[in-house]
Amino acid sequence: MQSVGALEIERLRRRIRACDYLSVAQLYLKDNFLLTRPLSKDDIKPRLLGHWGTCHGINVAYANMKYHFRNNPNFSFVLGPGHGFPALQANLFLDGELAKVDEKASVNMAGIEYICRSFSWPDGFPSHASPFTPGIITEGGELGYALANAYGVALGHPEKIITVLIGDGELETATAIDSLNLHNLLDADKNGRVIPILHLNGYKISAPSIYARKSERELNEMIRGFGFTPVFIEGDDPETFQELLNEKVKNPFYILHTVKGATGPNRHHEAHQIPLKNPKTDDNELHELEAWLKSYRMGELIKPKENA
Ligand SMILES: Cc1ncc(C[n+]2csc(CCOP(=O)(O)OP(=O)(O)O)c2C)c(N)n1
Repeated sequence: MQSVGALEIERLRRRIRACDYLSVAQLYLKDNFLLTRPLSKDDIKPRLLGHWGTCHGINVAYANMKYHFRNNPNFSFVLGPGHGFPALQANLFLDGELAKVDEKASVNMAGIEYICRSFSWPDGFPSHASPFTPGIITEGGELGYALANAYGVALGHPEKIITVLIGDGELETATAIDSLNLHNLLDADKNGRVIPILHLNGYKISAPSIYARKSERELNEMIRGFGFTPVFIEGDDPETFQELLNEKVKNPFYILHTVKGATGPNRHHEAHQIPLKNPKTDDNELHELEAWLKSYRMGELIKPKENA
C-alpha cells in the first residue's frame, strides 16, 4: 500500500483550513476579510444568504480526491450539494481555476476580497453553484442528479475518472438512489470509472436523514446490495482519508462520516444555512463569529507578502 508523507498530509490539513475560512468569510464578510483589525458590525453583510453546514465536508472531499488523482488529467469532481457553493468557490479560487475565467479572482489579497465581497451580493456571485462557476454544466437547485450526471460524463470515455459527492439528504431522492444501479449498465472497457462518496453528515436541512438513522451495518449491507464495496471514512483527517483511498477495493463507495457544520459554532441541523444569524446586531454573535473565523488561523496560511 502506497502511503502519503507527513508533509503532504499537513499541506492537505492547511488547505482544508484555508477553504473553510474562505467559506465562512464569503458567507459573512463585506470588509476586514483577513481580520487585520477586530471584527465590527460594519464588516458584516446586511443580508446573510447561503449554506454553511455542508461546506467543511466538501472541502475535505475535494482536497483529498484532488490530491489522490493529482497526476490524472482525466479526473473530475461532481458536486451534489451545489448549495455548498462557498466551499466549491473557495477551492476553485485557491487552485487558480476561477482566475482563468475572471481576472479579478487572482490568487492574492485582492482576489480574496473580491470573492468574499461578491458572494451572494447584487451583481456578484449567486449563493449556489451556477453556470458562472468554471466547470459547472448543469445548475442544480434540485437535488438528486449528481450521480446520474457522473455516469453520463463517464459514458464513452474509458479514460475518465469521476468522483461524485452525494449528500445523505440527496440520497433520499428517487433519482439518486436509483442511480446507484447505473454502474450495472456500464461496460468498464468502454466507459469511465465513477467513484461515489456519500457525505453522511446526519441531516437533511433540519431533520435527521434516513441514512444517518441506519446503523453502519445496515448502510453497508444496502451499499453492498447495489454492487459496491462500502468504505467508511470516519471524521475529516486527511491521514485516514488518504490511507483508505490507497487501499485497493473493487468498485468502492466511500461514506464520509462528518458532523454537519463541523468546525463551526453549532454542529447539527442548525448549521445548514447561516449558523449565527445576527452578528450584525448581536454583540455575543459578533464575538462568536470572530472566534470562529480566528479558529482557522488564516494568517499562518497566507504568504507574508500577500498578508501585507
Ligand atoms: C429535489 C429537492 N428537494 C428538496 C430540496 C431542498 N433542499 C435543499 S438543500 C436540502 C438538504 C440536502 O441535504 P444533503 O443532501 O444531506 O446536503 P447537506 O446536508 O450536505 O447540506 C434540501 C432538502 C432540493 N434542493 N431539491
